[in-house]
Amino acid sequence: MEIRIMKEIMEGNDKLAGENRKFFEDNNITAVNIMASPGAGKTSLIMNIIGILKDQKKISVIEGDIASSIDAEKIEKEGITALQINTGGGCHLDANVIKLSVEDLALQKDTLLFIENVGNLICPSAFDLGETLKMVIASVPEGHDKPFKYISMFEAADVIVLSKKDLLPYIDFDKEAFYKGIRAVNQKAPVFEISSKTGEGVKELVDWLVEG
Ligand SMILES: Nc1nc2c(ncn2[C@@H]2O[C@H](COP(=O)(O)OP(=O)(O)O)[C@@H](O)[C@H]2O)c(=O)[nH]1
Ligand SMILES: [Mg+2]
Repeated sequence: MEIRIMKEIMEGNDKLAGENRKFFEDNNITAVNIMASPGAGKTSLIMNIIGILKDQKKISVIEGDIASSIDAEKIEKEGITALQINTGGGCHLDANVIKLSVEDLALQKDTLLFIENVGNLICPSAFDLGETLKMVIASVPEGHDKPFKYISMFEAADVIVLSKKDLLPYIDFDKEAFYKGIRAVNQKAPVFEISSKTGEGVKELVDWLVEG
């Protein structure tokens, strides 16, 4: 019996991630890997960003979900090309799936590519996709303790978003503790506080994405 060990699988993934990274760099594509819990507001934030940027930037979206095409349909209603990936139970996207998706999308130069990863705060952080940036979203209703519990996710982030800011008055969310948890594992990533419901903070994040 042949046993595949995790190290071999990860090496295979890293090789393909390297190819993706080169493709993105060669074509000036900014690929943003968005990771968060289910329901944290990934799709809502992508739609808000599309609303601000669609007249000035080429945007494409890869939607990763265990099942359904609900998110890709929402994005396509905004007039943006979206490719839905169903992992059929898999808890993350990997570099191979991104490579195939990028070929299917026939991405043009200078595109801003959002990759909505499968909703969970564990597996996606272990798989390099070759992305330009890892964005981690934590929403107010999830509670301020998440950075203390899902360390590798917050450690891996290049940018962190606190979403559903409009719910702060209704939920016991200790912002000071949240930032303490982040800074214990990640001193560099900027943190943007946003609401996709009111639009607050989204413009600042968009400016950072475009200029950064
Ligand atoms: N109050 C509030 N609700 C939000 C916000 N962003 C998303 N939601 C709601 O949260 C739910 C999950 O959002 P969605 O974007 O689908 O999350 P995803 O599963 O991470 O893609 C939906 O009912 C959204 O309307 C926000 O900023 N404020
Ligand atoms: Mg979604």
